[in-house]
Amino acid sequence: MSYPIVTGGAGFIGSAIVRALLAQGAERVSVVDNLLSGKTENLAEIADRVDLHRVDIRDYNAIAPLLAGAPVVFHLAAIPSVPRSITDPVPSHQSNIDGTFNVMRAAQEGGVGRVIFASSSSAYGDTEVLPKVETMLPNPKSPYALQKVAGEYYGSVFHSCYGLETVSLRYFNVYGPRQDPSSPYSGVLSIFMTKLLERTPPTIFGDGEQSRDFTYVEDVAGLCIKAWKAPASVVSGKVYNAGNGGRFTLNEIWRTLCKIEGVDIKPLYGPERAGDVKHSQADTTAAVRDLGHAPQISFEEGLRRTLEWYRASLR
Ligand code: UD2
Repeated sequence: MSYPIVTGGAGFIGSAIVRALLAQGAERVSVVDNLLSGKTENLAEIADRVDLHRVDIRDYNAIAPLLAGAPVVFHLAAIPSVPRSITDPVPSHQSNIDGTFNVMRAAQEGGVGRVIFASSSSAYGDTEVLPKVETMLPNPKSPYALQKVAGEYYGSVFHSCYGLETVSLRYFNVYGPRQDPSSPYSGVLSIFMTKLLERTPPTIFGDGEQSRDFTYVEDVAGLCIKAWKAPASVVSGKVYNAGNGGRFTLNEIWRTLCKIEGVDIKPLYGPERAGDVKHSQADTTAAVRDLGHAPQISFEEGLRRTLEWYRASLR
């Protein structure tokens, strides 16, 4: 008996997909994770229904037998972060390009039903036009962005050359409970939340007028499962935006968070970060049409839920 597989399933987004699969009726889920950034705590309350395989996607021989025969592989295992890929490009290249190739190859050779690849909105780079639509040419500004574009192209080529069903989803700045705030490469909202609860100012890189389409983690997890179920003739080999369609600047978000908490803390400002994209906003037309994308959580609601989670976890 073979179950859905989530690579990177002990991570922040991966574990949300595991929970969504179980909630939607999967009997068990297999997780492939090297636990470098993933954590077993992220799977704690569902551990009895998860088979955790502590292996690295860079090791083809280790992952191939695990993937063989699976109905679906959600491929999230990666070294994320734009700035980390600039300061330390070798590991991110090896995980994000070589590792992704290994997953696609193992899926194709092992007869996997479909691969859903976690790509990134960073693929677009800076564009004149907003929102960003899938028909725009990719314009990566960092090794990380390029690596995600390469993964998408591998997905399309494994589909056209070998008939593997693949769908790439460009995640737009995912946030929510369980996002680890402890590294300098952590997502900005996890950093903002913890700074706010500690009553210390965050450092904003640049003028704070950069904007992002922040997408709640459960909405992304739901979309991933829809991408698995959508008709192959429509979606296979394709790339879709996985965003909300809105955008907020960092200055606005810090002000909103301070308002929710009833405090007034002025942020610090530092130099703009290398490889940073200025504005990011998804055109969701194709995802709504082909995948039935229907995000449920407004940004304000998502901020409140996430803040409550950090408050409880800091206690
Ligand atoms: C990129 C991708 C995103 C996802 C993510 C994975 C874009 C537009 N988005 O997110 O889709 O793939 O990579 O890591 O490329 N910042 C601060 N202070 C801090 C931390 C961050 O000002 O303490 C700024 C940062 O300079 C950037 C914004 O916040 O302008 C968001 O940064 P991030 O690291 O949360 O995510 P980002 O946009 O690099």
